Amino acid sequence: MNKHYDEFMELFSKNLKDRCVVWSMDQIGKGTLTIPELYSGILVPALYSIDDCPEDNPGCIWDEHVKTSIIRTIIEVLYPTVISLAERVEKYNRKIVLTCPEREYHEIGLRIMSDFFQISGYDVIYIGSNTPRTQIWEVIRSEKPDYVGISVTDYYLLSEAKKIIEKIKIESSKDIKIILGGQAFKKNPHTVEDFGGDMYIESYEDVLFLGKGEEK
Ligand code: B12
Repeated sequence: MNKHYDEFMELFSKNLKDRCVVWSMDQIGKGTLTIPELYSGILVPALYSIDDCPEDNPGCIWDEHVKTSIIRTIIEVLYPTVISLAERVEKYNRKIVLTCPEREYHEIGLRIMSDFFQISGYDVIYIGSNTPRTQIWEVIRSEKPDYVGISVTDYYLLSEAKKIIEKIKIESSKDIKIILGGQAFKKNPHTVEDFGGDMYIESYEDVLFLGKGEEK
């Protein structure tokens, strides 16, 4: 995996978008990497490697945006592969809504988890970033999911997630399980239980484990 990561980073560090995209498609096409291996072993660490802008160089924000866009494009061009993997897997008959609270713009982690749930047989409704509380409630009412997955990166937005969870727990007639994820929960693990979340998940293996628990 290190060899693959190094190959990718050689291109990614120079913002060679087209070559990053072609390289990723090649690995999946040839079968040298699976989707979870590419996402978890290469794309996620590549994103974490993006450094903070130093205070004396605020101009580096554009670079963060370019790099984010490279990863985003790779994930979207591989979506047809995700569809075909999902078609071949046994369905769980479980529906999950994936969303971020209002003002949370970090959504790539959630987007990656969306593909992981999909290739594991879940019926996924991916909403994504910056979703007003009222809209989260609307989707729950109309789609009646078994799970709601909430992603928070910015810890200032944890209180918003808490309000969302409280409303779901109080108002839903169905026993909806709340799955929490993202850096804010990872760094403040007590909040998962304090807010009434049912579980914290962060990887493809966790999704497989969740499915196995369900089968029992
Ligand atoms: C990309 C990025 C952005 C992009 C986001 C683009 C997008 N569409 O997602 C943009 C440019 C918009 C952005 C903006 C900002 N960002 Co920013 N950003 C990042 C960066 C570089 C990478 C984040 C990322 O995608 N990580 C990779 C993903 C895959 O990891 P992940 O989210 O942890 O997800 C994994 C798991 O946690 C899990 N998971 C995540 N969510 C969920 C949900 C569920 C349900 C489940 C089951 C699992 C799960 O699955 C994933 C796979 O394992 C980090 C830097 C860093 N070193 O982390 C900063 C970082 C997160 N940003 C930061 C900040 C401060 C900001 C800004 C406020 C200002 C700024 N520096 O630009 C704004 C405002 C954003 C806002 N209000 O939401 C800080 C956060 C600090 C904090 N408060 O905690 C960081 C850490 C940078 C830093 N060192 O200061 N950012």
